[in-house]
Amino acid sequence: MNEKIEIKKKVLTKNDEIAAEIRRRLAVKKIVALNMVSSPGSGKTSLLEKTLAAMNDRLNIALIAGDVQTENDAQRLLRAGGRQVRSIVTGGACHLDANMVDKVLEEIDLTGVEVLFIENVGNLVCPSGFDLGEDKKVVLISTTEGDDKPLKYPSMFRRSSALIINKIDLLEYSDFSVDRVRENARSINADLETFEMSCRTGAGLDPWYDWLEAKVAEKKGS
Ligand SMILES: Nc1nc2c(ncn2[C@@H]2O[C@H](COP(=O)(O)OP(=O)(O)O)[C@@H](O)[C@H]2O)c(=O)[nH]1
Ligand SMILES: [Mg+2]
Repeated sequence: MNEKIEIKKKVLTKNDEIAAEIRRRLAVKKIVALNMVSSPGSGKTSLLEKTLAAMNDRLNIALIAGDVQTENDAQRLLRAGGRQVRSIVTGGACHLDANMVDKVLEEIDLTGVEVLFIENVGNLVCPSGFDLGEDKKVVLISTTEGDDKPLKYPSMFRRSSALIINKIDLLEYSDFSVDRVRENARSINADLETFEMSCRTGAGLDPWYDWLEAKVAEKKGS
């Protein structure tokens, strides 16, 4: 009996094709690309400011700041010492797409760059479906958002590699439980690496810096 096995090829969307090309280009240059995602206000820009302050001498970092309407975040990153900072103003779109990143990458000199941060538009829904050619998505959640959010926005947590729990300095003012959010997130994605920190006080940031350096070393060895 002949069995016909039908193999359905995934038809790449235009976005996925461009993202794959970005990924290839960044891989050749051994650049770690991180797509930073969260709700508005979780602390993405704050984390990047801290990271620049601590790591700018040790790592060659380029940054893309996506926003719906302003270039405020790019300005903050420049003030924090970012050497190569570009902004993408989506003009209403709730997420970055690979085409936007591709265009702005043309303006960045990637020679010697070790880490490319892409701060996505603040939104836990739309950015999850758009590959930007990154190595990893890093999702932030802050202690004012509620520890049930991984269960409500599973796609984002499923597609992320690391979870940053930010604003732990505010824990005493809320009923947010770090254990519960970690448990909820890991029920969606058991492989998530987690960090707890305060970008205000600086508590808990060292393990993040170590992780970043480890990812750069891994990439160079690849
Ligand atoms: N208390 C406290 N506030 C923080 C912390 N991290 C960021 N913020 C504040 O939260 C607000 C939003 O931060 P921002 O970095 O702009 O978030 P983004 O929208 O995700 O980029 C700002 O007023 C920050 O100063 C933190 O760890 N603790
Ligand atoms: Mg921001």
